[in-house]
Amino acid sequence: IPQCPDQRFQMSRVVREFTDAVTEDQDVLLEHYLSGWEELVKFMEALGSVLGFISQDVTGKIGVVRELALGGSDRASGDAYRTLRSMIRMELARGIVNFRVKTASGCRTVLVLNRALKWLELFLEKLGRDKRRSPSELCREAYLQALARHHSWLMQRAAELAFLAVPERPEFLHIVCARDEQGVARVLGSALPAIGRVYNLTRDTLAEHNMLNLP
Ligand code: 1Q0
Repeated sequence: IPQCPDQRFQMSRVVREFTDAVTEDQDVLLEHYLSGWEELVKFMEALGSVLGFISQDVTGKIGVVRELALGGSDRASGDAYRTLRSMIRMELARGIVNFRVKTASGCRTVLVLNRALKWLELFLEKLGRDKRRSPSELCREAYLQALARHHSWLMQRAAELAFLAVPERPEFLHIVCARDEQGVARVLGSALPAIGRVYNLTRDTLAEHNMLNLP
C-alpha cells in the first residue's frame, strides 16, 4: 500500500489495526478494533464538514467503549473490555446488556460500529468493481444494503445529505495516495480481506449470544 507522507489518514494503518484485532483463538482485541475506526474517522474528516456529524457519532462510540475499558474505580470490569468475548461475558453477567431498551453498553456500541463496517466493506467492493459509477452512488447503494434498515427515517434523510458530500473518484485516489487505478486496486486488495475478517468474526461472535438485534 502506498504511504502518504503528507496526510493524516493512512489506509495501511486501518489494515494493520484490523488485522491485529483478530487473535489466533478467534477473538477480537477491542483496542485495535477501535484504533482501526479512529483511522477511518480521519478519512471522513479529510472530506469536510458535511460528514462531520457522522465522524462525531463514530468518535462518540469509540469513546463509549474506551471509557468502559477505563473501568472507573472498578479495575476488574475495565480489564474485561480487552477482548470482544470477555466484554460480552462480563456485560451479560452483570446485566449491562439490555435486549429491550437502548443503552450505551459496550456490546450494543460494537454492534452498531460493526454494521457500519459492513457498509464500508460493500462500498469498497463496489469501488473496486465499478469504476464508472460515482462513489456517491456506490455509497448510497451500500447504505441501502447494510445500514438503512437500522436507521430511523430522519437518519436516512441525513445519510442522503452525506452522500451529496462524497467526492468523485479522483479525490478518493488522492486521499489514499494511489497514483492510478492499479494503486487503488492494491489498496482495496489489502483492505478488503482485513475488514471482512474482523467484520465476520465480530458479527459471528455477537450472533452466538443473540446480539445482532440489540435495540
Ligand atoms: C466515504 C464517505 C462516507 C459517507 C458515509 C455515509 C454512510 C453512512 C451514513 C450514516 C448516517 C448516520 C449517522 C448517525 C447515525 C446513528 O444514529 C447511528 C446509530 O447510532 P445510535 O447510537 O444513535 O443508535 N450510527 C451508526 O449507525 C454509525 C454509522 C457510522 C457510519 C460510518 C461510516 C464510515 C466511514 C468510513 C470512511 C470511509 C473510508 C473509505 C476509504 C476509501 C478508500 C478508497
